Amino acid sequence: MLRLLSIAPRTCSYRATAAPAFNAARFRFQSTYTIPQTQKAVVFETNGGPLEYRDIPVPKAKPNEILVNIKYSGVCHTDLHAWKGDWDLATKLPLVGGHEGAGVVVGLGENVVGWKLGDYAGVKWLNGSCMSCELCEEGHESNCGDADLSGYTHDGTFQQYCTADAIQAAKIPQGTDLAEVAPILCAGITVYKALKEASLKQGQWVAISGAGGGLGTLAVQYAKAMGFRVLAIDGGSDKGQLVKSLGAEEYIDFTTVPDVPKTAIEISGGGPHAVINVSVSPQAMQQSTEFVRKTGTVVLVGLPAGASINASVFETVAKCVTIKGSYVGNRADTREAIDFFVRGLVKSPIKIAGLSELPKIFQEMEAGNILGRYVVDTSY
Ligand code: 8ID
Ligand code: ZN
Ligand code: ZN
Repeated sequence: MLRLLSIAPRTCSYRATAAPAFNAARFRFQSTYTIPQTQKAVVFETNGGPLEYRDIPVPKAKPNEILVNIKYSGVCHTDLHAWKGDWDLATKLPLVGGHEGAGVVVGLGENVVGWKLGDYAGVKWLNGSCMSCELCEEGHESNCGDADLSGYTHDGTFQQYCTADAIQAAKIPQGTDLAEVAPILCAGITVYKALKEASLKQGQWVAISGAGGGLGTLAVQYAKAMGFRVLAIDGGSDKGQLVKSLGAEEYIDFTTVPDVPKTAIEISGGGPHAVINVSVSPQAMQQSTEFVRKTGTVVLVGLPAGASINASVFETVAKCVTIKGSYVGNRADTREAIDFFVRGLVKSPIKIAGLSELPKIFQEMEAGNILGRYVVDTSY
């Protein structure tokens, strides 16, 4: 059951590159940290059960892990799926969700190399894989059969201290705003990889379906930075305004435009060369197979529970359309996606709330009311 809370975001408008919300210098040169025995976390015991903001023990880092003092965590729609348990993949229970965490390394397992106390680290969805199967060997670590997932099979970032595999944890340069970088650790990596999967050329049209949400607002910006023309699709004039301010050239409001496929084809002069589907709407995904340009690519990213799409074989063959899935990204995608952010090519459209306000954020997300991304501050 969701508890009703009124969210009092610390910032009401979207932050661009504001000053870090906490004193970054405090963390920089510290060589030891006092780790408390207990910490605040949001925990659920059963899928769909109460989301409890309470004290739990601080986890201990295994030999291959770092302990990260999470300062901020993005709230991804996947966290809502995990809480509801609506996918055909079991979560661990009880579970601390969250997989867009940014914080400071405060503990090192005995086998860890390449990290030191005080480093900034990102905790992302893929928290470990076997590293020796064919998929891992070829850089498809997220498809590994032994993948460990933060906030799903491994307690995640909706807590103040989180363990993370030292190989998969993301390096974040010192001085980076930890609130703003947080959404890059899932949303950013995922859409950047999906755009690469779309095999677009500079100057071609890409439609982002679900453009006003967490993944979508970043997809619009990565697409622009990569040299593509963006046709954004979502619902409502506020989302339209936001995506246009982030670089979308055109916007289709699916709540008012009667024929989305026809309009998409008209605007892009024959259909977008690729469609990145980051909505949670099976209908929108279905439509994208109809309006994608001949020889174009439909990339499925959003994961509506139990959904399938039904593509016409004749149309798919005659138009030479590619329909493919894209699932987060590997370590190289992570490094590159963070680099775009650090260089200022993409900004995080975030609102900050307290970790204790997560139930209300889930409620707003379910209703499709969130513009961009909520990031929770683990200190309240
Ligand atoms: O690796 C992956 N494939 C991956 C990684 C991360 C997230 C997949 N995901 C999945 C999530 O599990 C979720 O199913 O991507 C989906 C979107 O995640 P999100 O961006 O975190 O969700 P959001 O912020 O709620 O945004 C969804 C947007 O879709 C719009 C909503 O208005 C919202 O802005 N939308 C909907 I729902 N129906 C639409 C429609 N018919 C639509 N936009 C256009 N047309
Ligand atoms: Zn995610
Ligand atoms: Zn593997």
